[in-house]
Amino acid sequence: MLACEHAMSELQRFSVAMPEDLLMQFDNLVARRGLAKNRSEVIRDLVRDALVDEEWDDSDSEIVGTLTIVFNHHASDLQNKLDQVQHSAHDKIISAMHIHLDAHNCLEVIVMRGRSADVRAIAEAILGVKGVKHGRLTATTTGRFL
Ligand code: NI
Repeated sequence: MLACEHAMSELQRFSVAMPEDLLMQFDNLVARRGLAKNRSEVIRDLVRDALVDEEWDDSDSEIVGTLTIVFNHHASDLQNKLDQVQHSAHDKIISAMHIHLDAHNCLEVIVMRGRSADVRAIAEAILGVKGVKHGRLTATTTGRFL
């Protein structure tokens, strides 16, 4: 297993009580996550998810976010404006990937790292550029506390 064993402390056991119907739904969720996951692993995933959400809610936490956008590069001045926003945030943007989807449409994935408030503000500025057809910010973590 290629787990991050160096970061994992010893496992502690605890018991969880929950209503039977909730437990049934939980077991269905475990089953949907596949054979490699058991109840304990899914509970750990859910706890980490909650901690990452909390981290994002704290505007000063250092977080990682990826913004995916789709736009038509023919739209007047759009690429220029997107570049302008990204250049002014160069210290928070770790990487950006541009894919030409077809003759007209482009997709960009912009990976950011910084204070949660700053990353949100950059994402809002990019999503606010006229001509961006679709965009979604995915909140994740530097991983250092999980
Ligand atoms: Ni393109």
